[in-house]
Amino acid sequence: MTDVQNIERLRRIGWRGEHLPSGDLRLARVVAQHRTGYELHDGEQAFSAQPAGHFLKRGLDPSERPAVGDFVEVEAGKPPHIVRVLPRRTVLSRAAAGERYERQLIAANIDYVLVLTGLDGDFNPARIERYLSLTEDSGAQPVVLLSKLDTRDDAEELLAALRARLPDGTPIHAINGKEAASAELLTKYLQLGDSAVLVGSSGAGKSTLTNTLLGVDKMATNTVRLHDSRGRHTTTHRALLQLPSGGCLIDTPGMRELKLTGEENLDLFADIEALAEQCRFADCGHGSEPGCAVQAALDSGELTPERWRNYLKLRDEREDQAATLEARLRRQRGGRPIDRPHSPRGKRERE
Ligand SMILES: Nc1nc2c(ncn2[C@@H]2O[C@H](COP(=O)(O)OP(=O)(O)OP(=O)(O)O)[C@@H](O)[C@H]2O)c(=O)[nH]1
Ligand SMILES: [Mg+2]
Ligand SMILES: [Zn+2]
Repeated sequence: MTDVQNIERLRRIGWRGEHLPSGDLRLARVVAQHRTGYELHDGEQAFSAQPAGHFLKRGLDPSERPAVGDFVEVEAGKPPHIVRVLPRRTVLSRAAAGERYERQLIAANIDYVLVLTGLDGDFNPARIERYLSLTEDSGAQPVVLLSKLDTRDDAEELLAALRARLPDGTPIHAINGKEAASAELLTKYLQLGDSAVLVGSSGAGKSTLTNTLLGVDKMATNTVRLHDSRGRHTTTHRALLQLPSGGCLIDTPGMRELKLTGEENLDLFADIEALAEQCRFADCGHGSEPGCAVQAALDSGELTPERWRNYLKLRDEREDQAATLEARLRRQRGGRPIDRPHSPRGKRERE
């Protein structure tokens, strides 16, 4: 096959490059990861593969292992082996649950992060902000999706409140994920070469929407609990699927915990950080200090108490995580000071 033919074939699995890496290894994309190995696709066919030995070394940063969405080089054999992960264009990650600081990859090489929330009991603007904070460092563009539009009459009000709260220019769409005609507007994010990942809590309707966009019921779905709209953690593995519109979509399991990694910028709250810069005292605690711009904005209603609290919560969490990350990196480098690649902006820098 010529390079052009190869690139055309790889486009179907989201290859964006104009060139292929040199060498004669087979190029494929990770579409799923199981306990027993990886499922790959080369644009023409799916096949199973094992990670090469060096990926299994103890102490290896988990983010260096192949993850769903990665383009990998594969050595032929029975079974084939993944020998190299190509540099990632974008990557969405979170801090893994639990005490130990570990970054967990959600998806690699994605163009859009579709943050899905149900317009039922799942609806929670603070959680949407948390998801948006996580996407900030990913390199991918966030799109806020609200599902279950068909279940409520006051959706317009919720949408207006959310629009006012999120930064201008954040795309927000409300849809009925069960209806192809309603989900159709999302195909603009899912054209040939595009990759998107769907994230949101269990029961939000990620797999339902995936099936609708696919045109077939491939992913299992399940009803939510009536009293609190919670899902039942039906999807247990991330899966990358090729859609009829030409793009690739990664369905993910609903996340129980969404910890920041410490590398977020919290650009989402740039307006609040700008406000805080206007306080009379540089070290203003935004309590009862005279000349506090934050208190003034809270008094005038320009800033809602809920959003202020959510900002503080995320900021403190980011600071904690950043400190843990820094300590860990320092330990790894034998105590030498480190240059963190993404130093969080905002309050830290003024200190
Ligand atoms: N009425 C209505 N129901 C929906 C919509 N989207 C999803 N549902 C229902 O919500 C329930 C949960 O949907 P799933 O697609 O399984 O949710 P999920 O986000 O994949 O959940 P996990 O796999 O557990 O993370 C199912 O009963 C769906 O039929 C929608 O737009 N409208
Ligand atoms: Mg699901
Ligand atoms: Zn202040």
